[in-house]
Amino acid sequence: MICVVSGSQLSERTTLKDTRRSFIRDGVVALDSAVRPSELEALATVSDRRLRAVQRQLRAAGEDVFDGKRRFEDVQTRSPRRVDLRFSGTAHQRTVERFGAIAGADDLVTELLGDTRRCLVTGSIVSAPGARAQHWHRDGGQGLFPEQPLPTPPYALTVMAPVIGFGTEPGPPEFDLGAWLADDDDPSPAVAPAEPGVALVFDYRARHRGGANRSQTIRHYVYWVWARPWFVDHLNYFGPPIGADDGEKRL
Ligand SMILES: O=C(O)CCC(=O)C(=O)O
Repeated sequence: MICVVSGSQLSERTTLKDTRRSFIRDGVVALDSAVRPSELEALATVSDRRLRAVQRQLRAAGEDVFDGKRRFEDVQTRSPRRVDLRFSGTAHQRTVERFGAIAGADDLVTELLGDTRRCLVTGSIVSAPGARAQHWHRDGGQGLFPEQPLPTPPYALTVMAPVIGFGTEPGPPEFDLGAWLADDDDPSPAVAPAEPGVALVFDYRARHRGGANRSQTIRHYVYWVWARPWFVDHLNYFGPPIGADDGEKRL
């Protein structure tokens, strides 16, 4: 089972240390009662606006964001009918600011990545009705420094909050709680909690997959990628932004 901790308890030193241990062991922990309803609403609005803006631009070109394969810096297809919408400009800044309101999240991220941690990316993973369960994958590949004995400390992680479309119909993600850092082909899957208010914190090397969306709802999970200051993600985001005509223009 995925370790679930109450976000508000993470300000206590012992709980923080125990949670760090669980994170290193499993590659994932869930913070419970961490995102207040007013915050969920604000984050949902940002994500929904972003989706609509992208849809408007693609529809003008006769396309739908959930069909085909998008390879823009700010709109990437992650699997059929599931896209990653990267926030930029004010939406990004406000989303970074909102991170401070997630109970326990900054305490845990700082404990795992140190005081010099920085937020690399904010965005939203949006899955449409009909999205199938994803392939097992690691967002950051197998990891850096392969010659070092495992477990090597985390260098980047994602905090992800379900903000629209909770429950089991739009299926929650699953994590491999087995030898998650090792190169074995046999995952030991555990379903993540995805109720309103939960924030999932997972290592960039954690093996996981998004669930199928069997509901009639478009499901939005807002996320923040935090990393040590020297880390550059060269795997996940490609340019240019959608709609760019001069390499500068963004939605
Ligand atoms: O949609 C989800 O639940 C998770 C998606 C994901 O893991 C990914 O696209 O990397």
